[in-house]
Amino acid sequence: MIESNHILLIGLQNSGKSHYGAQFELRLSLSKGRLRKYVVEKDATLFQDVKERLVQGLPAMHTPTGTKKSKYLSLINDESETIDLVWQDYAGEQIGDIVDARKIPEKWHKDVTSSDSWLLFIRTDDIKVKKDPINQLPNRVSFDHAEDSGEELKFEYSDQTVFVELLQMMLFSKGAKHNGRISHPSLTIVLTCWDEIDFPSSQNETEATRTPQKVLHHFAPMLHDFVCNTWDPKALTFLGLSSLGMSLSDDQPNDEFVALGPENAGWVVLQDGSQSSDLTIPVAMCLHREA
Ligand SMILES: Nc1nc2c(ncn2[C@@H]2O[C@H](COP(=O)(O)OP(=O)(O)OP(=O)(O)O)[C@@H](O)[C@H]2O)c(=O)[nH]1
Ligand SMILES: [Mg+2]
Repeated sequence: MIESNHILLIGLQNSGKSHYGAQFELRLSLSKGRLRKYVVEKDATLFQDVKERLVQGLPAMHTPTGTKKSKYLSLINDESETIDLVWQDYAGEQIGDIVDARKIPEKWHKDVTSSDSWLLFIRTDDIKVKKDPINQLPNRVSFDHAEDSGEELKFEYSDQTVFVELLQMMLFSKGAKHNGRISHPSLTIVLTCWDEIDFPSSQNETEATRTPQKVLHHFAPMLHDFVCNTWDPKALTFLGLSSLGMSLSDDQPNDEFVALGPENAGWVVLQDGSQSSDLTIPVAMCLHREA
């Protein structure tokens, strides 16, 4: 029995948590991946709405504000080890609220302190403002002018800062030590919706050499450096994920997706840039640190 089993999936609104949750469960049911169901749970309501939409070739809706539900999955891995996994779904704005309020509310505190692994979902589309506040000095210079003129001052925080601040708050809550690199909890950064990423063009880069770590470094260099300087390399993993393998329209069922079947759609990009259709890998890797 693996003892380390509380994986906390962290993701802002629209980062792909619910679609991954549904696809992860479908893959578990197929029993072809690294993780399989050991006991089929009675409560199948979590992600049911997402699965129902996917079989029609449609995406699911945003998880309603305030939702935070969890369930237990009894799993078994390739080494015949059984794992009781806490698995949950929630509305992502709760994570944004934590950063805005600079406070981890009671209902999240236990998840943060009792988790052994953090699975951080990042959609590169959400990293639009790359510059940190210092590099926005021209904005600051116009501050006096804005005050005089009555214009509203616009000051955008770098989107990377949100993730750095969030991780720092979580480490503080967890009581993680400052001396030495962090090995517990482990951190897996998952770049979601990989199929829609507008990759940087480079002559030497091929799909096979485009690793998730390089892609994170391109889109969020400050966040990349922060996690590399904070975590023990053995406890830090970078993955890519396309839970659906394609974009689905909200109102036009996708026949190609229906014919393929959601249980066959999607892939994971491993640390070396290779792909696997086994969507249980991100969770399996959190349980076992080797790829
Ligand atoms: N292209 C593409 N789109 C995806 C993929 N996975 C999810 N999406 C889309 O991304 C959007 C957000 O996905 P969700 O799984 O609902 O995101 P979430 O993190 O649960 O969002 P909240 O419920 O708002 O917290 C949906 O419109 C999905 O259709 C993928 O692999 N590829
Ligand atoms: Mg959701």
